[in-house]
Amino acid sequence: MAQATLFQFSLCPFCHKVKAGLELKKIAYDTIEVSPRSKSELPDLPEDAPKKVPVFQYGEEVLWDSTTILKYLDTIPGDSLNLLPEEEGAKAEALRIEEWVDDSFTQVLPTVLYGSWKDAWRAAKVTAECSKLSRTENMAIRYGGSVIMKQISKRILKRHGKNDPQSWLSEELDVLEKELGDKAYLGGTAPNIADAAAHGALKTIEGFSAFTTCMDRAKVASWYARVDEERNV
Ligand SMILES: N[C@@H](CCC(=O)N[C@@H](CS)C(=O)NCC(=O)O)C(=O)O
Repeated sequence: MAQATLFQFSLCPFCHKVKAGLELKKIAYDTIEVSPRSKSELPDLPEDAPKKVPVFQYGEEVLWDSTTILKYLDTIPGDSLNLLPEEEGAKAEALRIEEWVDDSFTQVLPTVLYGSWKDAWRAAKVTAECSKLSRTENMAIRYGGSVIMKQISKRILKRHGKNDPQSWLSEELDVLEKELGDKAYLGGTAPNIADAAAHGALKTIEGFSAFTTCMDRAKVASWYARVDEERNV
């Protein structure tokens, strides 16, 4: 098996989504933390590729965009679990839920993560600690970072026509519960690309107060624990 490397930000839900896929498929990988400003750690990318994380390198192959990467993982020899179901109807359903995670569920997270001063400071601290910054840069991100993050939160809320991060999160959790229905996983009896996306998104906020809000929903909490177990076996 070729070497698999994920170029990431530690607090990026799209990177956590890829990690979930790699772990569900039992593909061993290394991570490289990318500096948010210079992104100098990224491998060479074609001109038209966005300079964003996640970027995934497998041997000589370099891929970007979390959905593209997750689809690619099914071509790597590993666990028999397929992230993309083979049957057309099931595949369309999995991709529909995955798209909802990217376009809605993931969008609310920065607003609840950075929405309160306590969490904003903590989020900035995590970023600073995970990014191998100098002492001065570290201080700047801890104090300036939380202000910037608070502004980002306000901008996202406005773009989505929302006022309150907590009630928006609650709406999205209602959708997640509805999508789960009586199933063990979003994918039914086994996790698929939709589970990787949603679990990865929530993994990003583990340890923050918003994560506790999510785990207060019994159905979400038991699904989350099941996927955790699948990732860790
Ligand atoms: N559609 C992309 C989104 C990736 C993305 O937005 N990454 C953010 C981090 S969460 C990023 O790298 N932002 C840096 C920038 O835009 O300069 C995916 O699914 O991979």
